[in-house]
Amino acid sequence: MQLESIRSEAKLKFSKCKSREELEALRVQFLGKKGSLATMLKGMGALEPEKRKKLGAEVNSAKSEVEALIEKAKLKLAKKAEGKLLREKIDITLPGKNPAVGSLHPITQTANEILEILSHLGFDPVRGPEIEHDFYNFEALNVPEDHPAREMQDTFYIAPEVVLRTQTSPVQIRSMLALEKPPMRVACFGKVFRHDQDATHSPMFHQIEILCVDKGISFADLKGTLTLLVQRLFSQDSTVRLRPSFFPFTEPSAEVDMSCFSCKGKGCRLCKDTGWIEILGCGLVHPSVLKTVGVDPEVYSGFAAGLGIERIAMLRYGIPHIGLFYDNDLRFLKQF
Ligand code: 2NM
Repeated sequence: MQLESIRSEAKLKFSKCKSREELEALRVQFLGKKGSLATMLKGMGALEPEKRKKLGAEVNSAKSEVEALIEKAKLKLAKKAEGKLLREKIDITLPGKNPAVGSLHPITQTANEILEILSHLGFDPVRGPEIEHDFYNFEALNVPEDHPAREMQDTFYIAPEVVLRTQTSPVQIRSMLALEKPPMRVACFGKVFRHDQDATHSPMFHQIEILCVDKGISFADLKGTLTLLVQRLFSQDSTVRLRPSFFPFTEPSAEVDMSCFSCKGKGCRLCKDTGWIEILGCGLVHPSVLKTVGVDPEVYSGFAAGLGIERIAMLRYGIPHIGLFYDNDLRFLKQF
């Protein structure tokens, strides 16, 4: 019988129903105005009263059955949706994923600190090329033709008159050449290159050189500047000691020691029982250097100083070997 096949078709289709949309389409197919059950009732008027009654009752019971199937399918879809929600639930109380953030290299940190201290004394940071012409690296700095620093064994040559700069002084030369007239105060940080390698020397290392040019600049200005720098960098009660020395680009020249921050001058391993630690070189800019860059040494004078950043960082942090700065071992770098 036709009604029977409608019922079994309904059972099958509702049991396979997968979505709300499909469910609505099935409802219309079976219970809609033009649906299969409604169509069954169409020809009913022509039937005898007895048969009409029987068919009416059967169609009604089929209708109830389909309605029950719809409810069942709805429940099943709702349960499925709930399961999906539960499975996709996000626990907002879980900690977030930490992005891996790096930090500045200890050399960069140390240089930044020194430049910061110097900035309060009016020194502007300047930069310059790492590959230099002989003129800026040697000649303008009063380094004679036969000076050992100019030998192939000590300096990395790119071409006969082109070198990897051996200090940052060529940047000071460039700064003075670019200047209309003093006063000027600059601090240059950067890489320098020398043919040298052991526990405390590397063929590439970092320097900061400072230069101050004005009328009436004296050794007192130099010593005051260095004292303040060392006190900010190491200890408020640090002092400096200047020992006569020689550089071709300064006259007079001096090596600078600071009082040992570890033993406070009593003598220890760090200062080799002297109470003093050598940290930089300095001097008053040589008159012929000033002349070369167009500054009149009869009117102006200047002081300059150069310090190695690796050395300062090794002293401050107690680092035993310079190579640790360049290995890029995170176990080392993460300590800063
Ligand atoms: C040092 C020591 C002494 C220095 C000199 C100059 C310049 F360009 F003005 F002549 N710049 N830096 C200087 C002087 C550097 O390093 C140990």
